[in-house]
Amino acid sequence: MPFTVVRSDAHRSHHCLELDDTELIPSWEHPGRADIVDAALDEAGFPTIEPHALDQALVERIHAPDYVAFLENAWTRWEAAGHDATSAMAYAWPVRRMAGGRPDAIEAQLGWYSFAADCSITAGTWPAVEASAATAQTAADLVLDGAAAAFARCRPPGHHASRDQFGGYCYLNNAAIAAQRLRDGGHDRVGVLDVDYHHGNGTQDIFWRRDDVAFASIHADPLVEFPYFLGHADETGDGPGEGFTKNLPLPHDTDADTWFTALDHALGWLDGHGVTANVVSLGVDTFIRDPISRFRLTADDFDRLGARLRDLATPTVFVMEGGYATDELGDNIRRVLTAYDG
Ligand code: Q9C
Ligand code: ZN
Repeated sequence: MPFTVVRSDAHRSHHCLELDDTELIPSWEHPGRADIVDAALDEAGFPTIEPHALDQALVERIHAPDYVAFLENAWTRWEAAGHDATSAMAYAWPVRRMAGGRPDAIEAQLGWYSFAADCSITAGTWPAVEASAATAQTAADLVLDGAAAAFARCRPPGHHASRDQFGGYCYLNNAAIAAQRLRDGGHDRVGVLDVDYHHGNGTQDIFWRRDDVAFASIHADPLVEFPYFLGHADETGDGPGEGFTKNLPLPHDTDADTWFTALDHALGWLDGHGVTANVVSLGVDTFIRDPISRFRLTADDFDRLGARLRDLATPTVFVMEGGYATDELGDNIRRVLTAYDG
């Protein structure tokens, strides 16, 4: 029996720019991604619902209130400051040995609240971001209501967004919001399995000091791949969260054999931490023909991933993350979900 897909068309208002070499180009993370996934899942017969209104209190258990207010108002402030560019983006960041506090100007706060120049803020960014987070929240509610699984077709993605910084095409951390919803709904320990090609630095940051959410990530080695500054194997959590983060970095050109061995490690680790529900940060940019990534999973491997996750028989919220091979993105997502349905 196909499980429910949660999705919203509000994503269409967000199409940003990214810095690519020395040029600003339309982002690889574009509205067509969601459209092709929606078409593939419609064709496969998945029932679809719209998200319910986003619970502000839930969001503020994951993100700093000043950061949420910043995202909501950034575009208006940018325009009010006299910019006529259609995209707001930082050009300066508080890096090592710049320990001053938060500046006032919108141009400066863009740097305060971000860590990369690969996603801008536009007039339509906040409505899309809000709907994307609401999509994850609603999918978690379906699982709390007894569904074995649900798919949050989020756009923009979320796993790079930390407690108070955006970057990597991500603004609010949809997977973390889903995990918190599962916690608040009665699951004492929730697992987050991040299979996106890139390290889920935002999710790791958010749960770094917590022992109620166990975070496991399989990703390209940050020594050579975005987000570069987090995601090493020796990062295991801190304080009460010590031992509740597991990173499995892999080299460029990793193939299915190596990747699925890492998946088995991650799943065994999550099981050892007693999780009763999982959130899967489902990026399919591990695909061999992904234009910005360098792993070598094939379409069949996404069937294999879905089947492997099904065998866990753990309630699961799938949250869409990356995947930029637009022609094959819909099929790859559909493969994971239909194989999970078994
Ligand atoms: N032009 C996710 O997959 N790459 N984010 C920037 C510079 C950033 C990927 C390339 C990749 C972010 C959710
Ligand atoms: Zn990614």
